Amino acid sequence: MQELDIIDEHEGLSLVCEKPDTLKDARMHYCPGCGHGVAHRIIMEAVAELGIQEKTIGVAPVGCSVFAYHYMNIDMQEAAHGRATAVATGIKRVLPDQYVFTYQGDGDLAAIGTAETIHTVNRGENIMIVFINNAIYGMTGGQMAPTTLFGQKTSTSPYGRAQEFNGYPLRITEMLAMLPGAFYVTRQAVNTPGNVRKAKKAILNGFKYQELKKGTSFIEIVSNCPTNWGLTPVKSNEWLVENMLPAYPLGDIKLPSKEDLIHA
Ligand SMILES: Cc1ncc(C[n+]2csc(CCOP(=O)(O)OP(=O)(O)O)c2C)c(N)n1
Repeated sequence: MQELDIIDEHEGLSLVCEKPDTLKDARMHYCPGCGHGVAHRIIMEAVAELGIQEKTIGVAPVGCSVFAYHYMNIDMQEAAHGRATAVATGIKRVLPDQYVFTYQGDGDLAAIGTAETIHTVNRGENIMIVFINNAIYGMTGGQMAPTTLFGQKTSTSPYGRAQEFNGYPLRITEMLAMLPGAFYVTRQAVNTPGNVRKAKKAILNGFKYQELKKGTSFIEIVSNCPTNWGLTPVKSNEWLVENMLPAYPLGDIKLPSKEDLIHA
């Protein structure tokens, strides 16, 4: 009998990147090209690298990332729309040695949960808030968000957002940086490999700063929504660079000083 000649497609290849245990095997429901999956991944890579899987509690929002708990292999709690930072406050106060973070879209954090967000940061709660800004309400059909840009067409601003009707795009991250309870505030993006790396570094810092117990870490991640922007994934990343980044420039907005980084 002749032996079957099996071709090993992996022969000669070495593993350079693998899925961390902190991400479940579940298949994500996100649209092709959506930034949520990348953002989930870097948060979970950070948890794996810091070795804090058993000590991390995430709070999921309402919006496209409502099922974040299906993907993140850590303890998680779902919060009612906009209430993630209030829920995280309760968790952190009861379990101060756990690493606690929220994961929220712009509709959730900067519209429905504005009050909770501002007061959580103003109290200097010792948590990390990850804010995914895709300038639209993704899950519900592309309605205008507070972060929608001037001229941007959405299902509730079909002629484009206009200042006289809709006010200004809300730069809530800059606003929150003014509050004394804000310890670390930064704006990142996940549109290129370099930016993904920088965003992950910010997440790593946001987790580590919780050990200092000195205030809130707030990390905005400028992201895309190819489906509701009506663009292909590639075009959506181009649109993000041309339109989102001028309105929401990347970089650190509030950094801890050298003294701030000393344990109390
Ligand atoms: C109190 C309340 N108001 C409105 C809704 C409907 N709703 C569910 S998701 C959503 C938009 C979420 O958008 P965003 O936070 O930007 O997240 P994305 O889906 O873009 O990731 C809205 C308005 C709701 N579930 N509860």
